[in-house]
Amino acid sequence: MKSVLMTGFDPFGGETVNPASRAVSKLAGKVIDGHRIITKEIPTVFGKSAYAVEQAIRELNPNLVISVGQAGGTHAIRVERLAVNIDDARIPDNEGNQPKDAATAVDGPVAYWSTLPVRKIVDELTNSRVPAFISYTAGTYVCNHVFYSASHFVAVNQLHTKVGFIHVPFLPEQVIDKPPTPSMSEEMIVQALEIIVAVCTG
Ligand code: PCA
Repeated sequence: MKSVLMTGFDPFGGETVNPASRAVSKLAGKVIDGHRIITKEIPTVFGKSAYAVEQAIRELNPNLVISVGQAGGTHAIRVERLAVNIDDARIPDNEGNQPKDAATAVDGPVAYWSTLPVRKIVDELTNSRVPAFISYTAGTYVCNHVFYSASHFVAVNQLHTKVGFIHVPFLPEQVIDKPPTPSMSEEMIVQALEIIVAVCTG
């Protein structure tokens, strides 16, 4: 059966939840357009996170890899279009690593495009009344690191797997002490992820 690997990060930066892993876990085992969704929580740690995704790609040989991360402060689903070859951390990761000015892959190209249909995804989310936009930077922290590493792994191994990255807002429970930070309900984030899989597999 065709499959979609969906990953979500564990909580980081002092938060007790991560909306990404919370929403991703709700999709475990679902079948959309003949594709089974296989979910995996990955650590917010440079190196280990990328390794976990690469291992999962090796094991599952999925048709699609969609990694999901929290982008605190954003008001909408951010469909990332570009992964860049840089690790430059503003805060330490969950194991205290804080790379600065480092290449994600020393032998890799400057950047990779998402191989998901990003415009179609945003159009479909907008039609479904889910706030969404195309983003041209996934930052330079662990999310971009995973997006770039998975793209590089697929390129180097000449796989047909499509790779993309989605950033999601805080959950309402995370912004109670952070006015006026925007948030999005878990239900809407889950709905958005289902729409994204349907657009990519349909
Ligand atoms: N967001 C971080 C890393 C983990 C996550 O969920 C980021 O945007 O890099």
